[in-house]
Amino acid sequence: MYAGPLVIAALGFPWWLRLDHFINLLFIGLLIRSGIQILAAHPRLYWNDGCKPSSNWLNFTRKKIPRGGIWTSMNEEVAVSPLIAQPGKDNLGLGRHWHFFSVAIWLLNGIVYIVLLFATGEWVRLIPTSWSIFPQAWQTFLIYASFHIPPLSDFHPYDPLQQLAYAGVVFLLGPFMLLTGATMSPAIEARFPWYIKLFGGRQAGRSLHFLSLVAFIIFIIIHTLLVLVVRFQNNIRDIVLGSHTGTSFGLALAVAISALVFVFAFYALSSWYSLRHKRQAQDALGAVVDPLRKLLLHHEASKQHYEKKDITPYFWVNGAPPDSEEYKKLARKKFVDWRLEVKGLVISPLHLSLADLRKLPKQTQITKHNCIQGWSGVGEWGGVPLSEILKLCGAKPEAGYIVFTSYQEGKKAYPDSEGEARDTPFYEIIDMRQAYHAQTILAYEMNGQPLPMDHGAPLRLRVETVLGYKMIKYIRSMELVADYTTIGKGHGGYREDYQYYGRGAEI
Ligand SMILES: Nc1nc2c(c(=O)[nH]1)N[C@H]1C(S)=C(S)[C@@H](COP(=O)(O)O)O[C@H]1N2
Ligand SMILES: [Mo]
Repeated sequence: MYAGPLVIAALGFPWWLRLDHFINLLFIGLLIRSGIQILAAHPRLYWNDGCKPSSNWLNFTRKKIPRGGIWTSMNEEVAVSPLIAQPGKDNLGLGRHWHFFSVAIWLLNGIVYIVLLFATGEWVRLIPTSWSIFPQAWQTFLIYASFHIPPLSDFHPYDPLQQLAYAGVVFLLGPFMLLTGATMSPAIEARFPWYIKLFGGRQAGRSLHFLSLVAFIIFIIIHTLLVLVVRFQNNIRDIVLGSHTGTSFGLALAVAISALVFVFAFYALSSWYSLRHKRQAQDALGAVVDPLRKLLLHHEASKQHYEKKDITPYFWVNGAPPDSEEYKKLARKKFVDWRLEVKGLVISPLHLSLADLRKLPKQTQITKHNCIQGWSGVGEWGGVPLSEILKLCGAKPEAGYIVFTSYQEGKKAYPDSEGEARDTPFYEIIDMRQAYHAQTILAYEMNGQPLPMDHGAPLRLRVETVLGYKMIKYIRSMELVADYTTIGKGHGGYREDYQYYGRGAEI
């Protein structure tokens, strides 16, 4: 079916298209702002999944990694002004909530747009129907490049370059943004390791996601400039009122300015509210994001089998070893006096030594670790499947979750913590479904050696479908419980309670 310029012009800009455009504008802004917040949590980009700091291709931080002592990935985080980040300062947890909330609405808006585009025939002015558009677009480019404006007859309603740019953004760049975003979900990486290979690895996916952001920003700048410069009076009437004939420029301008004021007020107020009422923001945004995460990702189990050659020699540390005399004493004696306490809703409570654990069936696995801050690394982990421990202690039917508690004080997990968060022991909770995953293990070895102190000696958890913060180090005890909402601040772990991280950690 061929629709000539006249037919296309007759389509006008229906109300749904204009509304969709506005919603898109609001949410792209939120995505960019929250994306900057997330990037600042590990302001380096790599093409390799080993993430050795010196191998980054782009680095936004001037912080120098000190020699000696430990430098954790939390020390890397950079605070960003609320003027450009959502919500601003160093709020990775809330930035992620805003990002995932926004992507859900943005995607929904995009789907509505595409469906209506095809249902109404509007697609014909976006999707080229002839190859001649390429040479035409080149001609248009030459006109703009010489600081001239193409003749009115070139616009139906877009000029060829404009049409190609819009089609490219809608049908290529937008989807590419979603696809590269998905490369960073640990659950997707764990269940479909081939998927990240398509993009050259997780860090390549992350870098491409960033480069797409740059492309988006360049598009937005040029797009806005041209709207302002090339027949602004017509454009603003088309954008706001749907037609540049028989409509009022003054009205269009007033509505456009009000809409922009609304957008900026929304960014300012929502950031202010999020910084002021962090818990409420976490809960409200989580109420949208959580059910989606659960529906899409929670039932996936890890199928990772990397090879020895994939093991990355560099492995970032997050969370420093405990400070207490109790822990230091255990460490001095190579943890012979250490016991894993298994308690709660179990048939037989247990106290297991490292020697006891080593006698149980051993499993080794080479997997990719993904930290919420952004880095990754591949390691070989050896230990006992958690299911073996559960077999030994026997889980009562009411048991729904396992609370793992660490020897480590909060201040060692979260250097910027304040008040009670400094002294509270680090803890994290998983549910029974994750506990029984084939690759969920309690690891006492890393890369064939006893677990090094920085990485959690004597015992740490590995749940391979989630972000690193769930994989608690320096384990003291595990307790089976019916519900976790009465534990700590009730959000399922130390980082959820005090850093407002999301539940579940599959994205
Ligand atoms: N006890 C304890 N466990 C912890 C942490 C911590 O600070 N304390 N940090 C978590 C986070 S955020 C990550 S990314 C991983 C880091 O593991 P690694 O230090 O072995 O690389 O440990 C997790 N387990
Ligand atoms: Mo992490």
